Amino acid sequence: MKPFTPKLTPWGPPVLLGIPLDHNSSFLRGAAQAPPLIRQAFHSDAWNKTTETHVDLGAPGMFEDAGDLPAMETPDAFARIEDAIGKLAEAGKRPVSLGGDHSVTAPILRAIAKRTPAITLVHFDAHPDLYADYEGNPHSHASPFARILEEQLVSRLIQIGVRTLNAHQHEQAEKYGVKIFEIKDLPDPTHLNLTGPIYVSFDIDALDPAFAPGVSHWEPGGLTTREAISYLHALPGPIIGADIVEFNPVHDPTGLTATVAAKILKELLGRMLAG
Ligand SMILES: [Mn+2]
Repeated sequence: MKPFTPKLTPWGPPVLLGIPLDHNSSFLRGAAQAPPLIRQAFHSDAWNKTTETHVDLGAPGMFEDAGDLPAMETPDAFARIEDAIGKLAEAGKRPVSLGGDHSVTAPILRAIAKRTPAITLVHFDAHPDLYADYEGNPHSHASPFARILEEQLVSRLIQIGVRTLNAHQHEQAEKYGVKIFEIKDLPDPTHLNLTGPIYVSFDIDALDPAFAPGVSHWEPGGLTTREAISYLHALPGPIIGADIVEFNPVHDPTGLTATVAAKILKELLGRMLAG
């Protein structure tokens, strides 16, 4: 009989790191309030801590929590993010960052790419976030993947769930060889043909706002929570790090989106730990 509990990977522990930064948001602030609310939903007594893949995240030593970075409203915020992520990676741990707006992914990957070559970056989002700059801000939450690609921090970028591709971002995608799976052309999760090491960047607005209204940019017609989880479960290992970004509590009066973000976190941790 197949054992209920899957075999754990030999990779270092995932470590949560909250990054309460939203000053690179172009439309609506509020994402800086997200990290403690995702944690609170994650630790809620409303559910148990066993993932759908049968990993008990409540067992001792499964993951760590490094808390939140302080005072992100300063000019050196990106340098401090890079430094904090670098220290975790240096210690053999796998950073799982809780945003914050999407701009944080650039400094995170600067730190991780120094230690891990040939990363495949798997990016879930309604938006390609490939603007050369947005409204004059090269650090905008609409531009992190342009920075990541021009600095050659990853060897491949795959985007899933995009439904806002315009001519400029299409040009950028062609220039950098980005593989975009627009929402209208979603592949079967088991047919992505990816090879590790994988880094996952998950923008909550990849999901349809019917499932996750707590985001700054509502873009109807998105992924179901089920579809997103199926993609996470199908990713090959090792997953060397991840971020969950753009949850905006200002648009989340019922608290449902916090729970959806926590569910994505839960299944992502399960996937990182086994298989
Ligand atoms: Mn987005």
